[in-house]
Amino acid sequence: MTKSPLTLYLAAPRGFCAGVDRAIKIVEMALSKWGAPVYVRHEIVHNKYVVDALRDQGAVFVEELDECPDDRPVIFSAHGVPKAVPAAAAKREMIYVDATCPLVSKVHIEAERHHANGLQMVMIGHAGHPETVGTMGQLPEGEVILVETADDVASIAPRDPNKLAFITQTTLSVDDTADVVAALNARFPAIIGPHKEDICYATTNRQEAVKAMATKTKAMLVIGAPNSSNSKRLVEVGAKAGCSYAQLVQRAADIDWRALEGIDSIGITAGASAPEVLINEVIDAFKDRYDVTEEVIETAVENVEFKVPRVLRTPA
Ligand code: 0CH
Ligand code: SF4
Repeated sequence: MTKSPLTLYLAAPRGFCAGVDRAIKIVEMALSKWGAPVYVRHEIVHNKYVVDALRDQGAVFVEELDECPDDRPVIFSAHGVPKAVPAAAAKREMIYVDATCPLVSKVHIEAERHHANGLQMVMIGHAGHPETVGTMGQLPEGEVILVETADDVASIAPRDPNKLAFITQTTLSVDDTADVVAALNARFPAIIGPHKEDICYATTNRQEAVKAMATKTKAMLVIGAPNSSNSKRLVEVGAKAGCSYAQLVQRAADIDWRALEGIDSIGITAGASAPEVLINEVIDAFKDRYDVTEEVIETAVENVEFKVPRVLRTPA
């Protein structure tokens, strides 16, 4: 049977960012330095394939520090942790390595700086997401007010509307966040904030590439996990930019081929926590079924790299 022709647009950049790369390296290097088991508090990054592969090498994933023994190293995930977590680990004299992305840590520092200057914080983020929990947990209870949408801005009651600053989660939708920031500026003209928001380079670049891809095709697959904020935002951005079919898939087995019947092009991208091996698996699945022509849609070139913590750069 002859295969139908299909243009496969590949977003660039897509997949792993520097923070994810560093976080995974931290677990691998901790395993080689201290041997198994090494505990990891929360999924190191939100990807089952990555987590399963590290588990196979001896990592033990837990949700809370209480689940770790005192005498084994523990790693904190890329999303960041409330201040109370390293404090508890230090009190128990545990070895801990913080795999929080430096760009998340930067937001933590921003929050502390504003707090030291007597400002109450507004955080734009998703309730319950580990990054939001971690960032809010840098300051005492009540010092960070969470808003998720522009509508939320109307109902918050800060201590002093003239003494406010805002911070954001790093993996939000750039466009939706701009609306929330506009609502904050309108209601609190004195609010202090970053130049735009705290969304990181990787989130921004992946969303830009999706928008460019949406001008070429109406169908899009985002490789990523259902609990991955940045991956879910890529699906929303694709849909908003005009893709009538935009779906999140964890891997090739999740592709709904029936829904794709009759298409002659599709865009592929991947969240910052989705490994290249799963991207290739999806591309290969298309090649099995279609006569594929690949076209890369490149909107940015990334060359960011983060060093692993010093403790892992020295022998045991
Ligand atoms: O996008 P989220 O924050 O859910 O996390 P992820 O999918 O593990 O991607 C890495 C980002 C980690 C923190 O910015
Ligand atoms: Fe860091 Fe951005 Fe990657 Fe999050 S998505 S780990 S903030 S580079």
